[in-house]
Amino acid sequence: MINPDPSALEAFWMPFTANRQFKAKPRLLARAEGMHYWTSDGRQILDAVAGLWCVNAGHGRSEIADAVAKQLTTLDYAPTFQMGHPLAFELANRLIEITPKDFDHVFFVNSGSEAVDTALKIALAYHRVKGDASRQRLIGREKGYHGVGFGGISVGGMVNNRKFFGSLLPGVDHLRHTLDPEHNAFSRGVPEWGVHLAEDLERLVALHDASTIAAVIIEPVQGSAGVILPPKGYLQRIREICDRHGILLIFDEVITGFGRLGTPFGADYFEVTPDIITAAKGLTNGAIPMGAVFVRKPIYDAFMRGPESAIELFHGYTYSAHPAACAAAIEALNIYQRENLLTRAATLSRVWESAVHALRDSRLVIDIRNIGLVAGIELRSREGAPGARAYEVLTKAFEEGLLVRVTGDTIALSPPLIISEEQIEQITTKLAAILRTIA
Ligand code: PXG
Repeated sequence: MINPDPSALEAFWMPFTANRQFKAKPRLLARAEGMHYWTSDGRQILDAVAGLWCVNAGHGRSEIADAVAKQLTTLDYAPTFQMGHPLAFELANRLIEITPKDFDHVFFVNSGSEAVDTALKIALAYHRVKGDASRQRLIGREKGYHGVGFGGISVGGMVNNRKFFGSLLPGVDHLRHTLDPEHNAFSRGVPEWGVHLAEDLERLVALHDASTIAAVIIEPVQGSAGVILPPKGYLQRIREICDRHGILLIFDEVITGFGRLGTPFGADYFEVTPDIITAAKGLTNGAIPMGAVFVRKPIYDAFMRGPESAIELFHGYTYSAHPAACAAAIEALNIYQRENLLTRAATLSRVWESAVHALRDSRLVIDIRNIGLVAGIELRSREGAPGARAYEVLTKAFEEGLLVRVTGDTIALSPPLIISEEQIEQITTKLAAILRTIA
């Protein structure tokens, strides 16, 4: 499909895409290896976003491809309802070796959205099996992104993801977000100002009463909304308030899991232990869809009561722990460990930080936020056309061989964790040049 006939693009209703705009001027990725994509007309594109925050070990890892191929010819599919297969147990054991201390059980799903809905359901059911069934409220956060299931959009806080879809789950409330450029613009790493924003949880407890609240769900670093960092001490405060009131804390680590911040999980980076962690994306290096929900032992144990013949949790998916996904995940973990990728972002984060903050010189840049191997570069919006400027950056960058993500007028960067220092320089030099051409 080098010059696709426009009618050939019609049938695919593309997700989170302006379909007509895209189909009038498509951007087709045809091949990938290492840090690069190649377009269908043969141009090389440097991947500054790890696909969509998921290809942490870089593209085209033959170890993963070989493991998946072998698995599909050995055991293509096996149910995990009342049955099992060896790789599911092997992967679970491998994962709990790298999850934060005390996380010793894992429930498998197929995406981040399913991980979130599963985590919310586990939280509600946990209180119920403990005899605390009045705890039914779920607390999310403004600007939060927790996927697109009804649970996820209910606790999520991005207006366009919510407003089209009815009244959503009942009994949900939201904490304030922590983006405040007036105090925190151009902070390097986590901002100093804003720990008091965690007290917003006390406000919601005072309003609803703790006895009605099941869980709080938070991304340690908000990704989709444009890289929004927790102020220093904020997550610790949230943890303390949850503890004080018997509320479960869920960290949605779909983006921050598997090394993005320079530690295996965001919980490690911030030294805050939630009760439940959701993950996906980097779990299989993006090669096969898979997500996971990690829980601490007291949560699992709370369900393991009653007659042994009773199903403890009425939840699961046809493809929970799909053999091909398990094979991909085990191989991804092997690569992460062999190449020290779960901590590599920590060694690169200073170079990354200096490189992205150099973009401050552009007249259009009003804030830069960074942590680990993530950055958000916020542009001043064009009068009456929010998002237009960043979208222009995306299209120009693509024409010039660079893949970035944009959300609103923020450019988000999250390259594969195998990136070299020269490639970091290439990304920011190219972006600086593009920003000079944008009106
Ligand atoms: N939670 C978080 C924190 C996420 O970032 C999901 C849940 C949902 O995962 P699935 O696998 O159902 O898509 C995500 C997904 C972006 C972008 O450009 C981010 C995501 C997905 C697509 C685009 O920021 N994150």
